[in-house]
Amino acid sequence: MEADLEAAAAAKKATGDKSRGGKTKLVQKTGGGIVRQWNILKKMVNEDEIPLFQDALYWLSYFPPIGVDHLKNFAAGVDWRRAFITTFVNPYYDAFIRWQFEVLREKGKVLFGKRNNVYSLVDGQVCADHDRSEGEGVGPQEYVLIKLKVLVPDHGQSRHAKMEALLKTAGDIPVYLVPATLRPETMYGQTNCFVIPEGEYGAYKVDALNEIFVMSARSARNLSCQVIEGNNYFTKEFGKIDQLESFTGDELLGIPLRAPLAKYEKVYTLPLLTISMNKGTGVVTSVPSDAPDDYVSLKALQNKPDFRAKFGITDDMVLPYEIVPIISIDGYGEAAAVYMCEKLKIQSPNDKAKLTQAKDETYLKGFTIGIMTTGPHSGKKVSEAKPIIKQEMIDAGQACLYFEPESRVVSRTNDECVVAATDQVSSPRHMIVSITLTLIQ
Ligand code: ANZ
Repeated sequence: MEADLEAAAAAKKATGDKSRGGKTKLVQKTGGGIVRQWNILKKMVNEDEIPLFQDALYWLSYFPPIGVDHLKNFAAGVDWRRAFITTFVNPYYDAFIRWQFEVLREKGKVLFGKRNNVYSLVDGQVCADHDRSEGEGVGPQEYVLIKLKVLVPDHGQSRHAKMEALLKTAGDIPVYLVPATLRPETMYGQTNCFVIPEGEYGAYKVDALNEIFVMSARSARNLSCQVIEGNNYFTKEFGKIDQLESFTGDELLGIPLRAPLAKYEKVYTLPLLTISMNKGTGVVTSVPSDAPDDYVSLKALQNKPDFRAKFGITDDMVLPYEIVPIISIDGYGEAAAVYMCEKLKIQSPNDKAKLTQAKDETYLKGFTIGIMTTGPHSGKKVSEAKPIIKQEMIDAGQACLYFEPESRVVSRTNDECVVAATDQVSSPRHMIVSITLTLIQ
């Protein structure tokens, strides 16, 4: 039973399910709805005293005695002579902690590095829960960006003029469409790439790699705040990324690509009308064997000549691409998405509710009991193969990590937050003040 729960939790994590059990901190504190710090304080202190809390240090003199009273009421055995406040407020103790960390650092026991935080570029600082008007409790979500190399368009379509020009100016610098995925282990089954025809995309210079990425502006803004590794940011200047060209999704349709690990040497960009431009890069790589959305959309294009003609997609861009089985799931066969779509009789990409059901079940079963049947990790469990394949692709320069907030976060200054790799938080508003107590045994 416990193992089942653990597996379900792991799968939830693996599939990026961010649904949260229970109420958020703020809702618990306020009884729902109320989101102003003033209202929260009003529940704890006299209203005319609230302005005094503008001074961060006032908190330190106000709340600790109350905490002490509560602990005494609990009959906690505490030696109160040894209670003291940490941080720069107490220089004597602070000096001790500094010394301790210097010693650990000299011995190589601690390292100083960057970590990913939800961040506001407008404010120039990490955007913690109380600085948000939307998105309390939301943290960074990791995706893997897969580099699908743009090849020279081969159908003489006039809508590809901008891409042809970009490839010429780029010369040796490779141009990639970069779908974001949570399933790097499925890349053996890619049959095409998807964009949304009316979406807006850009070509962005990624300085540190000397490569060009085609993605949404929103995702490029996130990427420009992140590091490839260590302290090495993707772009020359933090938070700034050069846009070399802009494209509509339509201008990207029918472009040939080389997809890493795929069976097919060349795949094409096709339309997917359900793509959200507010998630990932707005580019999606298609694995019809294991992603129900991809399966029904590819089938619709393959079965309906009118549908593909409407988007200028020619027969050779879709018809030769058969489903590639890559993961075997007991009871679901070699291509779980196909099995689930047939079982639930999903007819069209607009069957939203059934598609969600199919997706949840396929992802969960794939992660918990799926076995790889293709590639060098054939025979391994999906849960084991996933991190290995991810790392192999990163090491081979075929992929890189990308982060964005799990869902929309807006700062109180009305800025849509990004995920940024930053040093430890240093703003005094975010200082962690704790009181160290010595408990009497
Ligand atoms: C390849 C793949 C293979 C995917 C596979 C799934 C299954 P969730 O789980 O909802 O967080 N995706 C990425 N960006 C998208 C967008 N902007 N709009 C619609 N779909 C998008 O979503 C993660 C998965 O949804 C990603 O993983 C991507 O499809 C798709 F067997 O990539 B996947």
